[in-house]
Amino acid sequence: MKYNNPVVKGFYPDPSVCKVEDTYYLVCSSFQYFPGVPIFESKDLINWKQIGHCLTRKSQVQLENINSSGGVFAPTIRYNNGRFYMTTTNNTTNQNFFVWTEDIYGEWSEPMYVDQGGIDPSLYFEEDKTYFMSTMGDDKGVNGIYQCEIEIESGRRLTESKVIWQGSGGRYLESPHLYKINGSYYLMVAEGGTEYGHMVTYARSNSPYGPFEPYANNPVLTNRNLGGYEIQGVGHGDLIQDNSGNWWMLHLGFRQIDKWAMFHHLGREVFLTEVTFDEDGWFTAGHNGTTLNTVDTDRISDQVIQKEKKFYTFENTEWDKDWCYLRHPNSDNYILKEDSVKLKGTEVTLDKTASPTFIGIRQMDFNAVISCDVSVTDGEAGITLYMDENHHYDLAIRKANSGFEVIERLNIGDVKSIENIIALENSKASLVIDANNNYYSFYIKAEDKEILLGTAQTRYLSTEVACGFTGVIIGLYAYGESYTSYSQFTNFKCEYK
Ligand code: 6LW
Repeated sequence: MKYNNPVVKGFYPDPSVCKVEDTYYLVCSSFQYFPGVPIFESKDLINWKQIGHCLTRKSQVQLENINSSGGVFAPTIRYNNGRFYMTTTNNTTNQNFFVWTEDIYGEWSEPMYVDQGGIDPSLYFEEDKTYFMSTMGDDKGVNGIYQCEIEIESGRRLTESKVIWQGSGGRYLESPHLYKINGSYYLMVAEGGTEYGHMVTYARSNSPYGPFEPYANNPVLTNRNLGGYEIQGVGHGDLIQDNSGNWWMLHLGFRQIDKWAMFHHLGREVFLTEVTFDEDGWFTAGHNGTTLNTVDTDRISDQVIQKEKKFYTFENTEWDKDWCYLRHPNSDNYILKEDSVKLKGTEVTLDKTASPTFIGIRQMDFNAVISCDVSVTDGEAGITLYMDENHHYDLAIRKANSGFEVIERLNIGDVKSIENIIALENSKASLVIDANNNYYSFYIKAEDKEILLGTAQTRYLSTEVACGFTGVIIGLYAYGESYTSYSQFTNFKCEYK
């Protein structure tokens, strides 16, 4: 069969995967968004369905006033003895912790903190031992993958943290995962940084503590030499074996907006790449060590069809799975119904690293038409294409001195500009955003007339401009100093072409 990459589209970075019986489970990082750490399941590695989040309670994760792209960094999911474990870093509080559950569809435990620093924690279980590794620099700035043993019931560190490998020399050594395959230990990492030089490298040993012998042809996977190719930045992966014994890597990558335009605004997404072991026990990955957007594979049955959801509405999405908030929301400001949402604005604008009244869904593809009927009572309410507090485009209705008006606002770093204002006859209108690789176009539809307010380039919401680790979220928001009642959003549609 043929499948297309990415297999999970939109801002879902740093994938980690485990398998229980015939089901795969995948988690991703979530940074300042709540709930934290989305979980997906799949039976075929191609079709992934989001089933929940690991961090659904305020007590599990501190997100108060954290910076954009701070908070919850790369997670690892593992299954051992009837329990799922998810370990991650809160990069703002500098704490590594794990949570566990026996029911993947249910709630996860309170966090257990581990007294080892760094980021990208991972777990490896063997017999009654639990190995915990992360990547960090020591006091002298020497980077390495550090490992200790912990007590899994409490997170208590049982042994000294030791450097087990320092990578192949690339910058930003990250994403360690340890596996035992055919009697050997494999330590797989990412190097090169999560940009255009990103790569996956690995080493092998006969002990979990090393010494590790690097694979002679590292990096085993990178698209850094594929200039002009849509898929860039592949790295940060996790290995998994399917029921037929084949190995795969789920890893991140991103899609640049155009062949010669090195910008990406949809965030880092999830890609699937074949892994093949040779008879000496070394493995290769992908097409000559690269990840392609279309993969022709005989490892997955032709019966498996890659289905893609192209149309998102309030009715066909779930508030607690598909949608997310910025940091910890004040639930009093949200009334979520099956076919509508009511939002009450506060004095917190989208430009603050706090929790504005905002509920969003990821932009999953370049070409989209997004629309929503918005009825405003007070202040301002509308749709934002939100990258971070300094990079977002807003199409909103607001109360004017007399009556109401619709505005198109661009917020690009220090340039914060209302590009167009159109007076409205009443407080209600249909807001429409048409997106392609390069542009967003902002329209208002009132009394069957569609009026173009303006356009804006997608590149100014990209990671290359805004920095950080996230991607564009389509947010519904409300703002106002003295909101007394709720603005209403109905008839939300996001259709990918
Ligand atoms: C993550 C690190 C990385 O912790 O980016 O691409 C960091 N890899 O491994 C944030 O996602």
